[in-house]
Amino acid sequence: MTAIQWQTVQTYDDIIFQRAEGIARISINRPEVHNAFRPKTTFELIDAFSRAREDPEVGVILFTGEGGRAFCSGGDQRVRGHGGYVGEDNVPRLNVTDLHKLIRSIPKPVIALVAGWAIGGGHVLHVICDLTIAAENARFGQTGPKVGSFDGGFGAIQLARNVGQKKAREIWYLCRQYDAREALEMGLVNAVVPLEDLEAEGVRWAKQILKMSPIAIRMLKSAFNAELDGMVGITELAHNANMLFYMTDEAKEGRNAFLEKREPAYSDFSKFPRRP
Ligand code: S0N
Repeated sequence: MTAIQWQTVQTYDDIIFQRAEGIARISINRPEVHNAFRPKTTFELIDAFSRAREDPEVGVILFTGEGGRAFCSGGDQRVRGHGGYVGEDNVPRLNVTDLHKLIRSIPKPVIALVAGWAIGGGHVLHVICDLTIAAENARFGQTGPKVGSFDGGFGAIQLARNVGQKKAREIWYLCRQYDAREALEMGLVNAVVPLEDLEAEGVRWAKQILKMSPIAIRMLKSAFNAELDGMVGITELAHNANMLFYMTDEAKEGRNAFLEKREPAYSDFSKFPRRP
C-alpha cells in the first residue's frame, strides 16, 4: 500500500489540518508541551473540525498529535487562570466545551490515533471520539483531582459508558495511568498497533468506513449519541430524519404547493400512502 499523500487544507499556528482520499487529518502540533491545548489551539481545532464537517469530500476524520510522544496532555497549565484558560485576549475561558460538542455531533466518524500520552483533558478528547486506535507506547489517564480540575461531562459520563461505572470511577478517583494493553482490555480503545503503523492503521480503518453508506453511518452515530444526549441527542436524530424526509416526493409536494401558490389548500398529499 502506498503512503497517503496528505495535502494541507488550512495553515494554523497550533494544529495541522490535512486531507487526502476522503480522509481529514487534524493534529495538535505542540509537542514541546505534549500537545497541551491553550484557547488558541482549541479555537483552531473547532475551525478545522467545522471545515471537515462541511467538506463533502471528507467522510472520516483522523484526530492525532504530532511528535509520537503524546496525543494530548490536556489544558495548558501554564495559561490556566482564574476561571479558565487565558488566551492572547487575556480572557479566561473553557472553549474546549465547544470542541467536545462538535466532535460529538459531527455526522462523520472521528478516529483518535493515540501515540504516547492521552492524559487529563487530552484523555477526554479521545474518549469523545467514535473510535480510538492506540500505539503500543500509549498511556492513558485522568489527572483532574490531582491538579484541581475535573470533567463531569463527556469525560466522566461517556467514559463510564465505554469502560463501565466501576472502572471509570477508578480512573477518575485514583488518577492512575494505564498502558495500551490495559486500555484495550477495559474497552477504552479499539485496537493497539506498533507506533510506526499507527497512521497507516488509522487510514486503513477510515478507508473501510468510506466504503459504507454515508447515511447509514450518519444515522448510527446519531443513534449511539441520542440514547445519552437527552433532548439534544434526540434533536440530532430527528433532524437527520428531516434530511431523509426532504428527499421524498411527499415532502417536496408540500414545498411545491407553497411555491406554486396553489389554492385553497396548498398541498395534495392524497396520493401518498399511510404505511402500516
Ligand atoms: C503527561 C505527563 C505525565 C508526562 O510526563 P513526562 O513524560 O515526564 O513529561 P514532562 O516532562 O512532564 O512534560 C514535558 C513538557 O511538557 C510540559 N507539559 C506537559 N503537560 C502539560 C500541560 N498539560 N500543560 C502545560 N505543560 C505541559 C511539561 O511541563 C514539560 O515542559 P518542560 O520541559 O518545559 O518542563 C506530565 O507531563 C503531566 O502530568 N502533564 C500534565 C497533565 C495534566 O494534568 N493535564 C491537565 C489536566 N486538566 C485538564 O486537562 C483540564 C482540561 C479542561 O480544560 C477541562 C475543564 C473542564 C471540563 C473539561 C475539561 C476537559 O478538557 O476535559
